[in-house]
Amino acid sequence: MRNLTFKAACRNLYELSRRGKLALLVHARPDGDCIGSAYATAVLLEAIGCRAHVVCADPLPARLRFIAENAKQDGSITLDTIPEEFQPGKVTAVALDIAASTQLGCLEGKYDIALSFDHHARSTAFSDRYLSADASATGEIVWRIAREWMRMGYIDAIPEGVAPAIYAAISSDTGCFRYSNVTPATHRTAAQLIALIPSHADIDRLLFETKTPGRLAAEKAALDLLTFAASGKIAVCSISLEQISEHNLAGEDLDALIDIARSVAGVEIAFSIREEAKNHFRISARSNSTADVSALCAHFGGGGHVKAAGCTISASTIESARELLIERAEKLIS
Ligand SMILES: [Mn+2]
Repeated sequence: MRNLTFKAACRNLYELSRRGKLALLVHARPDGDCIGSAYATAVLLEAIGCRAHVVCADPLPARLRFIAENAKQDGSITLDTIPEEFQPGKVTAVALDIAASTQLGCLEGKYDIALSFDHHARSTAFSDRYLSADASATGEIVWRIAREWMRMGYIDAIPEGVAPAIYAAISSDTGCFRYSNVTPATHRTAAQLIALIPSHADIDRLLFETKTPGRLAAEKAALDLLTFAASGKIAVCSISLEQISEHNLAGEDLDALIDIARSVAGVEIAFSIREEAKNHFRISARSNSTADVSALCAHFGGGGHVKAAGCTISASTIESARELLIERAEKLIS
């Protein structure tokens, strides 16, 4: 395993493309950053004659489908829907936006991963070569690669379809340029991208101002499920399997739980707890303060960013999972 310099990573991706095809692996429960980064990379690779297919443990969420469509890709990403030639064992893979191999979900260990690009502070190496760069989003890294490929003469121009996908990736991971991971470099990158895309406002509207009926139902449920601890500095939104089916909620709509929990004034640390299977609970954690929720989640075998992280907890009841989290979180609040 080798941490590459940026230029070496650009060269390495180009060399891998000479194999004629590559699978682009993204993390389970895909978000706008991994999807935008992967489709931008797919368009870049196709521009130099390399076939590429995005592969994920979970299907493309409906709200992110426009990213695939903008990149003129069909949006099929799970193993049962991708072409035979991109199945495990038949193709080399490049991983994007993955901090730990467990984030691959059911794809973990299936592909030969030659290279990975990531921007997570607590990245762990799991591929032969990797580039872990300081960036707001993996999309920002892919954009740097595209520009470096131009300088190196691998491409003459930025292929159509790259800029909208990268804009969606960065806007998604920065909460529409509102989060603390935004730097002057993020805005300079955005300026370059906005000059190249027909309507960044449409992308932001689809990412941030469009709600499905299912999302609205999840927000309604979240308001009822919200509880507090530590004098309102910790907010927890927990939902059981029974409640998920009672309210007829789908996976991606359930992000409403953490978003509602973190939005309450005075909350320093927010959690959502979803029962995934008996005794198994999936946790999302957010920090509105200096508290490091990636360290908190690492304690339970998970990871992520300082302000946004996740893990899975085994506990006898949803209430005991909640207690475990609160006990750790109380040590981090001011
Ligand atoms: Mn990301």
